[in-house]
Amino acid sequence: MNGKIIKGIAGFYYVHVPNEGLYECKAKGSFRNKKIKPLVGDNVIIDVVDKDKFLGNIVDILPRKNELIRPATANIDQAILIFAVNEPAPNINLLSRFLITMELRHIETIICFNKTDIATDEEKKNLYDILSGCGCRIVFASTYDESGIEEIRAIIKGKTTAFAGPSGVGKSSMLNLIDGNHNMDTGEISQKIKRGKHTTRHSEIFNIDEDTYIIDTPGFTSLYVNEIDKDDLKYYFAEFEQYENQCRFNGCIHINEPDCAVKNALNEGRISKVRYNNYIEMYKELKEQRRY
Ligand SMILES: Nc1nc2c(ncn2[C@@H]2O[C@H](COP(=O)(O)OP(=O)(O)OP(=O)(O)O)[C@@H](O)[C@H]2O)c(=O)[nH]1
Ligand SMILES: [Mg+2]
Ligand SMILES: [Zn+2]
Repeated sequence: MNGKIIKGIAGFYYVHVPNEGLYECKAKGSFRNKKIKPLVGDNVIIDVVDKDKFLGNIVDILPRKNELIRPATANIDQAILIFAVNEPAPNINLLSRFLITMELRHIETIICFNKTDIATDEEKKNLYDILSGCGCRIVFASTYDESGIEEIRAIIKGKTTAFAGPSGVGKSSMLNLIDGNHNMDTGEISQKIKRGKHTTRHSEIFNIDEDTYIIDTPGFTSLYVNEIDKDDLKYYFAEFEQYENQCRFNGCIHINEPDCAVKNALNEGRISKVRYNNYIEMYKELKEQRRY
């Protein structure tokens, strides 16, 4: 039988089989020899072990359209990367890293800044200015006053969308608001350190309507990007693109070269300093890693 993994907990995978139901499965197929781990979103073939108790074994994983490590999911159409405008304060470095991992996989990403109810217009504008050149659509939202939610609804319609982002930004709250049938646990953020408490522990797919799915995922705090050559990193910053052929040197990496169009744009405020600094930091990281 064919089904889809909608959730995985402690070595058990919950496989939804259309017109049948939800089977609790273990991974038993030969894919395990290839060190392939089933992911939420995987389309799988199962052998039924006990039809009455809905128990089975996953014997094969069908080819994936894409796969992500953070959050651990397969076969998504797009991701909405959620950050809070405040509480917790957005980590743009983490955001930039996420955009790169998505671009590498050719997965569309929409940035959503949630909690606008506790942000000033200036804070919102500041975030918009930092990211307006990054190539992604940006949505400002609040699950409390429901601003931006219609926009999110329109974006997810007919697609499978992963809600990704750090802990405490409101991913599960967003899911609960969009679909009143589900009531995922949400958690207060720590008042002392203003960070989320990792309330959601497992990725899970929710069916919103006929062909619309949301994957709620656990928050993550770091992302290590190491799949790119350092000299190619610049191509993952959309802001640089229009200046690419205007530098004095061919193959300019926009760091120390003279007459660099990107650095000129930076100095004139046409490229965000925050994003440029993210570029420098990641470039150094990739360079360090080459040495070993
Ligand atoms: N002020 C404000 N608080 C919000 C908003 N949305 C969610 N929250 C609160 O933020 C806290 C964290 O929300 P969750 O939905 O649990 O966050 P999460 O992203 O799912 O976090 P993890 O599951 O830990 O990854 C809760 O106390 C929510 O009530 C919002 O729009 N405005
Ligand atoms: Mg959650
Ligand atoms: Zn340059």
